[in-house]
Amino acid sequence: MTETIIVLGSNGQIGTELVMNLRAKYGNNQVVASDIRQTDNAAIKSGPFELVNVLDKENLHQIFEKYKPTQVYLLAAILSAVGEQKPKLAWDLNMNGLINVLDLAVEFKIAKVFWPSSIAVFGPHSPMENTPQFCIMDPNSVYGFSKLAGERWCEYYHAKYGLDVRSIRYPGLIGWRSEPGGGTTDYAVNIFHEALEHGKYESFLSADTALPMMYMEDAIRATLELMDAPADKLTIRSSYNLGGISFTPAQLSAEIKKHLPDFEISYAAHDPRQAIADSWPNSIDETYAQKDWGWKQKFDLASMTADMLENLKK
Ligand code: AKB
Repeated sequence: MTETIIVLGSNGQIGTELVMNLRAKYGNNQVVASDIRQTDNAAIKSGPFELVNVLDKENLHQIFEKYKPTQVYLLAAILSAVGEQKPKLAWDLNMNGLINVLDLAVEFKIAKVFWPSSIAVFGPHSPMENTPQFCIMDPNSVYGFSKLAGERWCEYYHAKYGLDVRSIRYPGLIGWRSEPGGGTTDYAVNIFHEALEHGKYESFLSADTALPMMYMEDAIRATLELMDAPADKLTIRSSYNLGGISFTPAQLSAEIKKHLPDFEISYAAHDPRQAIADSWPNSIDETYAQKDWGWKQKFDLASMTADMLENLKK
């Protein structure tokens, strides 16, 4: 079957890389990139592009009607740090954008939908170490509880309408092709750029704040593998935990120093993102992803750091 894929929110950190990979797999013309803004990014411009606002259901309807997609990836979202500055907007976009897409996916009988969740669904009462798939979840950021509510909607649409919607709880994502925007884990990308440009970095998270992170190459591969998995193997229809690599700013800095011995890290006295990070897990259990669709991560802290520095230098 020929796939036609729409990526909503293609200009962001995940979208840029996902569109590239999907086009390599399915062909440039089969993957429609779309976002609320135009972009100069060559990868996005290598195939069809549409201006789309996921909050405008009429607009979305026209695009679905025009392309009759077989798969839809909804990536448009406001992340954790910006979500605290614009809580109502974050709720509106993260929630109503999702519900619009789920409704249209049912109406247009779309074969598969992908929607990203996050480690932000966990909260201060969730177990901090090796956080399991199922446990107490009391997220206290707007982003976190919009993702948790979104997971419930995904599971509901699957149970009630048979919609094949699949999801991953991404850890913080680190890549060299695209930059994050507005998250709590952004330090782990910024640090590489600053290390190479200025030889120093002031971290907005404290030295010992451990968070789960994942190299973008692994994250994209996980997404494509989950989307290719047989539907009857998937036992999780909310969102799959992925473990990633757990490290602190101090550990990341020590790893960077192995390549750039003069690199210096300092720590900001106070930043509102610290409270968000403190409410998230230190590490995550990914047993269900391994068992259900054979997930196996490739990059660890050392190989990710080496690859990031090598590519950014180029
Ligand atoms: C954020 O920091 O908000 C995101 C996330 C972990 O979902 N990167």
